Amino acid sequence: MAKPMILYGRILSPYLARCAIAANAKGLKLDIKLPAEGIKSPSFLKLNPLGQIPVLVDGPAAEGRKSKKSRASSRATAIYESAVIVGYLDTKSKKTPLFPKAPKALLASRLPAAVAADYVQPNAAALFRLKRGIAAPHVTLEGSAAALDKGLDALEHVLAKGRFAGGSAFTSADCIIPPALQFATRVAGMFALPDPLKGRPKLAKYWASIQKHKAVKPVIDAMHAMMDDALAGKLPPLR
Ligand SMILES: N[C@@H](CCC(=O)N[C@@H](CS)C(=O)NCC(=O)O)C(=O)O
Repeated sequence: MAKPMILYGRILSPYLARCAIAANAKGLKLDIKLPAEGIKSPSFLKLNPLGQIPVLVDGPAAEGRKSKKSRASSRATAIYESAVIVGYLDTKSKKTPLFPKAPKALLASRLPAAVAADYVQPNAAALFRLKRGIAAPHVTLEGSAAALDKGLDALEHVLAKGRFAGGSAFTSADCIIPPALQFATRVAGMFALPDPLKGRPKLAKYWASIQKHKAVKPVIDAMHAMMDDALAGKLPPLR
């Protein structure tokens, strides 16, 4: 049996969570773990020169020392950048195509995903870092909360009315948006901000349903648990 692909990182990373949801939807097994020597180690920088998670390794393990023979037979592919990883995972099995072929269906999926990735996730993550006392100096509660609100308004506007973010089929948008909503709903509670779902009926309906989806639920549940650990000071910093 083929060895599972390795996904370096941890589930609290919304970028990694997207890839984990995509793998679940595609019926692919992943071994999710942090690199033994850290994300800034020379061996990890060979996989991703940016020193960031997630990194997907498909093929023989590409980290650590190897014999000459195993080096010669090594055909591991290392991929970084979550959007690229999701695209790669989509090619690995025929189950649940993540990118619709028809132009309008593709647009209906890609636009809400882009809005969540660029306007919801970063602002929710900034607020989470603020709560943990590790935010960049320029981050303020007022500024990030207002930007998050704007992002959520835009997401409510572009979200399809169907069961999934882009309409009637599960797509890559349903890998990207749920981790962003996990962050958005949790940080609202942390700072007693208005409920992100209130007054946003499409978003409220979508979130209620997507977090129960079998590809999404285990990832969101694991994110909640790791977020609780982080808030309790039990999560070691990413290094
Ligand atoms: N554009 C990247 C972003 C990845 C990213 O920002 N990862 C964070 C964890 S959530 C990270 O590795 N941070 C550590 C660092 O930058 O040193 C992607 O989509 O994969």
